[in-house]
Amino acid sequence: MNSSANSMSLKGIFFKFVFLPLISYNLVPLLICLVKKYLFERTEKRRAKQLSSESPGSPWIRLRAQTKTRIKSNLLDECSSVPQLFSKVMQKFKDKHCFGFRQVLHEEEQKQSDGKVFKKIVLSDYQWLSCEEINNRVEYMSKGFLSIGIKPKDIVMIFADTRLEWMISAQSLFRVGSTVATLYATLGEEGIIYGITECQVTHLITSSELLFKLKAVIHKLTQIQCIVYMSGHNRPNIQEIFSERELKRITFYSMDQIEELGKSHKDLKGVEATAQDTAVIMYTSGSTGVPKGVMVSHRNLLTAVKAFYTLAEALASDDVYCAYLPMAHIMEMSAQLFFISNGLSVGFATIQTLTDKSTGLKKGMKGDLTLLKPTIMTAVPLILDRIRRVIEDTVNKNLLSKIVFIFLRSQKSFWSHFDLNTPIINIIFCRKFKAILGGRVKVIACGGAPLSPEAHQFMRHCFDLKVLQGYGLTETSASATLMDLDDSSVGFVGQPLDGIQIKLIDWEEGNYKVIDKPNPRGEVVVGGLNVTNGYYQNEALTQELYKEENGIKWFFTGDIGEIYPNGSIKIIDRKKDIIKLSTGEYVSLAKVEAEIKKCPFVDNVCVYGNSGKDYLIALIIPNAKQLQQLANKLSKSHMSFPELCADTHINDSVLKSIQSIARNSKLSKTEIPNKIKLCSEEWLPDNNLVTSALKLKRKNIQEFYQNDINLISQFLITQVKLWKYKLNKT
Ligand SMILES: *[C@@H]1O[C@H](CO)[C@@H](O)[C@H](O)[C@H]1NC(C)=O
Ligand SMILES: *[C@@H]1O[C@H](CO)[C@@H](O)[C@H](O)[C@H]1NC(C)=O
Ligand SMILES: CC(=O)N[C@H]1CO[C@H](CO)[C@@H](O)[C@@H]1O
Repeated sequence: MNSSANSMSLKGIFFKFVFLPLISYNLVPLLICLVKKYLFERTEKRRAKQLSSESPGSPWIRLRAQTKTRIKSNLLDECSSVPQLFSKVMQKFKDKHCFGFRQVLHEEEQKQSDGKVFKKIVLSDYQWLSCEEINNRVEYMSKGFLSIGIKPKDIVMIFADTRLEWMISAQSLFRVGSTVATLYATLGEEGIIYGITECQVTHLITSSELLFKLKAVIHKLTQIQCIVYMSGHNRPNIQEIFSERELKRITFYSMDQIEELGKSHKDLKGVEATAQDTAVIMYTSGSTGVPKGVMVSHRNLLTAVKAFYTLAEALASDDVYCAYLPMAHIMEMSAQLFFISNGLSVGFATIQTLTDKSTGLKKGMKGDLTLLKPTIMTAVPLILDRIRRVIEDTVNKNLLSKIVFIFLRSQKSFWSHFDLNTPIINIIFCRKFKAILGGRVKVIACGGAPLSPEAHQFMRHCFDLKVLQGYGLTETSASATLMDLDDSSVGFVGQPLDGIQIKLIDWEEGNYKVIDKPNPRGEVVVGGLNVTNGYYQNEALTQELYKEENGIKWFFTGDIGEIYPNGSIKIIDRKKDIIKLSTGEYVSLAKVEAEIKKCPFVDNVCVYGNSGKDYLIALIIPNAKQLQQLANKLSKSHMSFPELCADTHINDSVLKSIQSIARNSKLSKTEIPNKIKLCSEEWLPDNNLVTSALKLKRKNIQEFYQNDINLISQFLITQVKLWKYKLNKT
């Protein structure tokens, strides 16, 4: 009795001193907003429309014209090739800071307590090169390349991480008139051999760090005659790395040597490329089998650059862009070109040194973002997810900070729902987080994979910035859709960009149709001049995925989309991730995985099933921290990570947790995995279990765990047999 009275009065206190003031504090502006919304914005903004409203499968195009921008560049319209654009930009912005980079001053190896050796580096502050300086370097480099035998139309491979020299090499090669082929620096050996051999590359440009990776495969790359390396902190000792035979066969140059050569061959000149010429052969990371080389023409690349104009509204002339994603990705390459062609500065960074807490930096060193203070960034969902997890872990450590965090975030969320800014909360709440990204970031453009709505809102609320999701593939020269700056939705990828047409087509197997209600659904097909010319030396696949209709090129993406009446597109599925179980039901593995990932025990998951079975098996990479906590609870804290993964109690608890989360989601009964296997191996591009873009390689993962899968299936079969046997007996 007594205690209930007590709690009543507690409730009363809460009501009087917390709830009421809060409501009244929020109520007045809320009313104003509602009135405003009701009076002025009764009709929802439409952002795209169908070419023909009668036919449900008709293509969608962007509705709103480009808005006014503070920055303006007509250069793009005047140019028909990338080198032409680059030269004009360099002349126009002469003295402006063009590219910035940090020099490696010192490298040291640190031994962790578990015996692993980490490389820690000491970096200089940002050093900037003006457009004129860059232009001179590109000019000399291009002549240097000509002098070592690179000819116009030759295919030259760049295999390196994102850095200034990558851009300079590419621009120099464009100036020669050559085609640049790109490989992800994280690609496995097989992929490297495949790409270099397919393009018959004789000249390869790489970095001194990657020479060691090349060493392992060089004997299979017999057509290579010349390797140019970007030097790192220490000049690599070529004689020590490569064998006598390779040294005889291949000529090695450092980039500085090439530049010097260019200075003494001033009369050499390249050939200007045309708009249709292939500028880049971009090797995709290859989620199924070998990487595919997408042929991107100069026009395609310029189109991709143009697509970024949706962002232009938010830019000012002192903006700084942080470049750290792989340049072998078309999004990063076109983003850099976009920013420099508007006279903005681009600073290079790396994932290992991004923030003050980055593991690649020596303790006490400032991270790239802190020094660069970028205003605009690109990101892939994985990185935003990681930022979110780190912040949540830190906040959850202590109850008070957790409460304050939840309260302030809900306030921010409340106000942003009505498109209102919150100056006070920005100062006391967001500023701290913003400092992680350097303090000035206004816009993050995110692409490459679907961004979860939770991570999307989290970034918006905590960092007080705009996160714009986009959708595009290398095959469509990156650009297909992007959210507008004033679009505050989540889960959508925006609407078609200027000049792009998007239509849906039925996909019977997955039961998606354009006549679906309430919104049309189907495979996303992207059309426009912007679509690339197909795959290098793969006519069959090109024929399969590219089609020309009424003079428009279309690319069949294999992604399943849903288009809302206002033109916003949601990517809801992926064609090849759908499997049919023995019960005849279709299951979308990606959908199941997305739900399972919500479980805190799960860092990564690959769901397996096939038409011979009526259940799913989830292969799970457990979160080490959570697993340890669970182990402590089950008093198994003495066990190692692999032991924990193999432990029956542990996998039972994890399975239960996953199943309860799955049951609370929209998954149907067959979609909930019956069995799990906790995997203690890492899934890396190097062991070929994920792509360079970290997408699952289902087939490889399945083969890798085939034994476990068989064991688990066997176990189930015996159980069912036993059960039937018992039934028969009774
Ligand atoms: C489009 O409509 C959907 C559904 O009504 C909504 O959730 C979304 O926010 C809208 N998008 C834009 C950009 O207004
Ligand atoms: C847990 O692992 C053990 C041994 O690896 C296996 O026999 C058992 O079936 C697993 N349990 C579940 C619920 O998957
Ligand atoms: C930005 C750009 O050049 N977009 C082009 C994409 O393709 C369509 C038609 O195929 C053109 O009209 C656009 O100009």
